Amino acid sequence: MRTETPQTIRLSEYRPSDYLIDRVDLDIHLDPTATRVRAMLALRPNPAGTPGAPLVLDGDELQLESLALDGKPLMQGDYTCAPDKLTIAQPPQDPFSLTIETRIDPTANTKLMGLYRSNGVYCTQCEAEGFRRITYFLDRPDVMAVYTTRIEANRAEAPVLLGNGNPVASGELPGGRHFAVWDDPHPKPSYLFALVGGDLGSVTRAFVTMSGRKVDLAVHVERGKESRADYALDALERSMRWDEKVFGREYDLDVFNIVAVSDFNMGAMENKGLNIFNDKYVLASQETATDSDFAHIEAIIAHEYFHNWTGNRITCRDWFQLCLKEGLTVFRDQEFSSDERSRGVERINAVRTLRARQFTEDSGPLAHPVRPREYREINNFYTATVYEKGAEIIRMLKTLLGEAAFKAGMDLYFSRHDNQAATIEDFLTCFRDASGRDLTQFALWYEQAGTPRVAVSGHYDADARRYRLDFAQSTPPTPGQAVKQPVVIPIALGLVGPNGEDVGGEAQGLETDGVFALSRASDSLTFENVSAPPIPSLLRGFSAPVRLSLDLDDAALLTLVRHDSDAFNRWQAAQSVATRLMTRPDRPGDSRGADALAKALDGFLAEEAEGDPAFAALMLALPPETEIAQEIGADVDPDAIHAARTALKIHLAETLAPRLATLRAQLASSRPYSPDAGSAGRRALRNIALDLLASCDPAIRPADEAEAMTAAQYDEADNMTDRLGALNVAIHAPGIGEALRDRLLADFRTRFTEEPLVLDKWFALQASVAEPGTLARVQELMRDTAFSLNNPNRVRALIGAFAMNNPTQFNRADGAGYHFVAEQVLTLDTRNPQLAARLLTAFNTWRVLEPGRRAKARAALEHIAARDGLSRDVADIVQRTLA
Ligand code: 0A1
Ligand code: ZN
Repeated sequence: MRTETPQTIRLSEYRPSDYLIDRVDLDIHLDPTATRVRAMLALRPNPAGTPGAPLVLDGDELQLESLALDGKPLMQGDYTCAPDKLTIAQPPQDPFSLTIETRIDPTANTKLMGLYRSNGVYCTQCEAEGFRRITYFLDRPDVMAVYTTRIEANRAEAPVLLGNGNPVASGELPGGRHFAVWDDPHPKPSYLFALVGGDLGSVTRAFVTMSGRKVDLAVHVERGKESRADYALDALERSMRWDEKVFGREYDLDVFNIVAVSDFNMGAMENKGLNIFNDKYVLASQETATDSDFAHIEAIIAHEYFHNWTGNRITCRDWFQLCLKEGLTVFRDQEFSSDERSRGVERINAVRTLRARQFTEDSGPLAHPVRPREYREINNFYTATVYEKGAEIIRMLKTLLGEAAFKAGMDLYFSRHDNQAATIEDFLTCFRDASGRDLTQFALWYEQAGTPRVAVSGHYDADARRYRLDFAQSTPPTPGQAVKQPVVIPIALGLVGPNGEDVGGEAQGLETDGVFALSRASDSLTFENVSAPPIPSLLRGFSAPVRLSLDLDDAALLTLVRHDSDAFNRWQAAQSVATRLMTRPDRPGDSRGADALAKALDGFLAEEAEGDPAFAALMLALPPETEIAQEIGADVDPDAIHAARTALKIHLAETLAPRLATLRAQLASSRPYSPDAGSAGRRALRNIALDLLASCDPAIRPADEAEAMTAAQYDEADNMTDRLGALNVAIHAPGIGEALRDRLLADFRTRFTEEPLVLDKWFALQASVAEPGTLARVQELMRDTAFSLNNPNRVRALIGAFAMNNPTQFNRADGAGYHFVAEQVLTLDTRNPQLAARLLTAFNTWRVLEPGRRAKARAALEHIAARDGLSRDVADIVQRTLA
């Protein structure tokens, strides 16, 4: 089987469906290898479609058992059927019903799309095009129907049977079987269909909505793990309350079920009334989950819940509009986390993710607009661009319109498009209508790929007491888009005096809240009555997803570190100085730059670390190697970057050591463990302090001291954050010897031998060690009994961490890292193409590498591309990566 170039789907070719489906009645008999699905579909011609058109239903690896139209079996000549398509050439032009019986094998389904089994639990994943693996259907989001689902199963095998909507009936059947019937009154697209059958435990809670309706909430998990679901349940309740309070959105069914499964391709899925989760984002306990796991669980529980309005009640007309639900829902979950935790810290973390994932994507061969114009495999467009940049667009919209108009626009969107499959144009029109603002240019954010660059220079005229900022914007070319238009860039800004004081100044064109909307290719802003040369603080709160270049010297940046009123920009100023030091290191023997940064951080720690430890921990974290690589932009040598970063880290550590040691002691907690953001912040600062202390030259801080601290933290930890923090130091820090490292690694392996999700952390840590032995170690770990190529979490923890989280070893100069990952992609592709394609995106930076590595990476990509019978997922990514 040759790999065929898959068909390209284009937004410009969108046509309404020729037929609509109003009702779906499903009767599903669960069986490990021969599940029977009977679907009764109530169809009618779509007035907006082509009259008399054939009816073409989508399928994927389906086996048809029987087919009847209005109750009468169809004759051979009346239809044609293949595993991927069922066609009725001349269907009735009045409403009619189709009864379709298919037989599927959930145990053999390794793609984890459609109906499959995870640890024996029957579950489904239908977004984007998985429903067609269950029955023949018009599997597109603008075909919305109400569903009833009858599920029948062996009671011993699957005592719990869950579907979308509300439970309406259940009962016993002969032969140890039983059934449950679920009714979902809200019209929905097929991608939101779900069912679960299995032997699961649960935690439950009653919720009373803002209008006084009672909703039964439940989180279902593997039996015995119930206590680890409490945090998720709590996060669900808080999400529901928040959406009522902040967006006025009430839940609309009698029950809300969440199910955690071990084998899942993504994070979680917002199926109506029945969210299905990767168990990594549900299960948490003090002993097994880090603070960052808790934070992710809270955010993803919220994200899926918020989809009930932004995604489910209002869905997408077609998959090009994916950001309509995803960008908006990420924005909503970010706001929720900011309200529940610390806004400044959440914003910094969101920007770190955006830069690491989206900026990288946007500057490489897979760059695409937030609303793509074409795709060959939609699974490959669940990207950082659609999600994270999509969320940034909503944030900019809010910044530009202001709180009140933004809220009015959202309210209008919810009322105008409820129960519809909408487009980005529909969404923006609501904001135009609510605010009276023309959003034509703003809409370019959805159309143009690439990260805009904004260059700014400042000019002070002392005689005139005038200060001018000159702005210029440009967006680099991206695949298929050579020429770019200027976009509207909201730049939140302020002027800071040399000692942090406010230097006054009024400027025309600056909105009252200090936002300048840069919409032309170049523009300037003049401030009058400025008493002294100011330091501009630009892009406060990271008000737009752009790369800013501003000619401020280190001294000015360090003033911002100490005095800016905007937390984000204080952090950014420290990052900018650090990036500069790593890309343009001090000359040998001259460490003035690094000294100045260390001194500023030391002053900051002295005054503020105890008051806001979470923020302090972020201030101490150097920009990641991938970000430095982006800054360099061409002929990148990952080893040189690693060396520069390590050198700066050691330098800072040595200056800050006394203060860090004191802080560690002060922050030690005698209180019982709590995962709240305040406690997590203290742990974060203690852990980064340990990491820095263990990085010091033994002449400054004896190695045995670092070892003793690390061992003590590991052995005495009563929570995973501290234990893993210590293990991380043991494995990475230069000040730790092999003996301790091996003891802790071995201890961790045995201590958590029954805990696959915890062993994922153990796999990931070892895969990210920046040492030449790592590749061999990863290959050895693939033979560990806890590893399996069939489980996406295991694959991402070990192979994914090596490919995405270990720049020096994935990019080994001998090409062995590329070769290894390419082989894994090819192996995985035969079982789970989605997983294989995601792993392959690790190659997205190959073009900016120095020529030697570039050639080796290309060879690995060409090796993949040459394989016959590649999946559409992998073929699409490899072809675009090489193009
Ligand atoms: N809509 C989900 C993401 C998702 C997409 C595709 C999937 O298929 C395997 C699964 C989940 C979300 O945004 O959470
Ligand atoms: Zn989502």
